[in-house]
Amino acid sequence: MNHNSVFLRKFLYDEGIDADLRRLIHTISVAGKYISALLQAANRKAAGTQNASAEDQLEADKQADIILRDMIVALDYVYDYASEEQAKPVRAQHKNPKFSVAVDPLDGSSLIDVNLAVGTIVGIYPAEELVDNGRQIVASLYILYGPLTTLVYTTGKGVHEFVLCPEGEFVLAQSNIQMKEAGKIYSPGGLRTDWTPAHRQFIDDLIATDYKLRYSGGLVPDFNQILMKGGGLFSYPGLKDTPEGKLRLLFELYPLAFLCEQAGGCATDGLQPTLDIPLKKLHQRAPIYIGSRHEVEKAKDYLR
Ligand code: FDP
Ligand code: ZN
Repeated sequence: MNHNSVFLRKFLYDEGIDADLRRLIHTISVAGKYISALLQAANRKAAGTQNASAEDQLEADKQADIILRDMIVALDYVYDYASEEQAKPVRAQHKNPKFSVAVDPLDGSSLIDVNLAVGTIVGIYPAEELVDNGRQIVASLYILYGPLTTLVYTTGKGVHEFVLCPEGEFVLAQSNIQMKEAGKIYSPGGLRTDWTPAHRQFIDDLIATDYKLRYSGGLVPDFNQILMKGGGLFSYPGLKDTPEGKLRLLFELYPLAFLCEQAGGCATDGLQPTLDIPLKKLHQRAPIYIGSRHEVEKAKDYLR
């Protein structure tokens, strides 16, 4: 931090957005600091329970969820707090609700025991139980817990990155991040033996055109790498036995798709833009191809 550092709070204020939205994003950033501290406490214990998608939970998954829930629900204009860790949303019971918030509290938590990077993903929506689709999203952000803790957000006015400095403030690292037309890396989720022939041909095409494999198994760091390197493609396709893929629309895909579009990239399930996919249920999954335009268009050609 130095005398030129721009604090997240100040940057949000200068963006001229709704004061309640500003406070909400700032509150989530504070929750992110607590989660970052939680992870530094070497918190690797299994909870012995499963989340709404029947995935094993760690103590850290549950604690991150509680931190976010308690801090978000305490804002008196929040309607629903929905979490990937819980089957149903928590309704806040405030008089004049303005926003609903959907979070993946600790994405990639299966990587905690091997000390790889993990993240928190947040989508901010109008005060409704279930939006019709991702176009209703108001703002989205992720927090990446790596060697540095970073926060990347958009309110529909560009994509901005902040770094948590030792003094405890998120300070501006880059504003208006833009991806190029094409990149050089690819992150292919799912087991190759479970891929469909069309998806396999698409990935083989990327390999044949000298794309470099970059896959950590954590959606947030894998997507962040593509964004920060200026392009490339992350995919988690529909698999032979699970055509809807693995990743969840409301908690993971709408927020990242909104960020990606704001950075000049795009996201699709192969047939339609991710943000246009209708949401029928809270924990709905969808295939995802997300990154710079060239690769996403190529994916669409193979999947059509
Ligand atoms: P995880 O199960 O560790 O939470 O959200 C699910 C996720 O991780 C993403 O972070 C990641 O992109 C994906 O699953 C990885 O899945 P595979 O292990 O099937 O590659
Ligand atoms: Zn996740």
